Amino acid sequence: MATSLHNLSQYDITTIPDASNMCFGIVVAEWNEEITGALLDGAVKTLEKHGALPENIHIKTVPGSFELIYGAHQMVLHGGYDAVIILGSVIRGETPHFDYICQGVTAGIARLNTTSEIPIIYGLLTTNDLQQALDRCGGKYGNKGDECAIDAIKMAKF
Ligand code: RBF
Repeated sequence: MATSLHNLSQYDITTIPDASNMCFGIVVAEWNEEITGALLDGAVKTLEKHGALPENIHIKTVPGSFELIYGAHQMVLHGGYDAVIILGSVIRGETPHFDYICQGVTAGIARLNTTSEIPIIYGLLTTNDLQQALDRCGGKYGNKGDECAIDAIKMAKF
């Protein structure tokens, strides 16, 4: 897990495989769009920085994080991708919905990773408040979208 001492957004560029022949699907949730839009920007910029062609990065939106499971599954079935990235942001509220959504998405994506031919990269921010999310989508803890892009390239090469 990234911390201020281990912030994967600062990585050794020489260790990342070339992504110019790779194709990526990204599913992004519309809930907390300020956060998920920044995650998406980071992911796309980082994929392109490592050689991925814009036409080989396909982005689909879903209403909320819970729908990321369905979106990723459809991309796995129909996309022909080397890896799929999911991006979402769940922020704790007053009711237990936070736990149900986070557990549901985590279990769903974990299951997909064991049943799919390709890796699905988990970019779900699960934070206690908005500031913690902002800190992780381009703030003091980097951008988890960047890190998901690096993970996708590495796992596509796995
Ligand atoms: N989706 C998110 O991506 N982030 C959230 O913080 C979030 N909070 C929700 C809170 C409640 C009470 C409900 C009912 C839904 C929330 N959703 C959130 C939407 C959820 O992921 C999903 O889109 C809907 O439940 C429809 O399946």
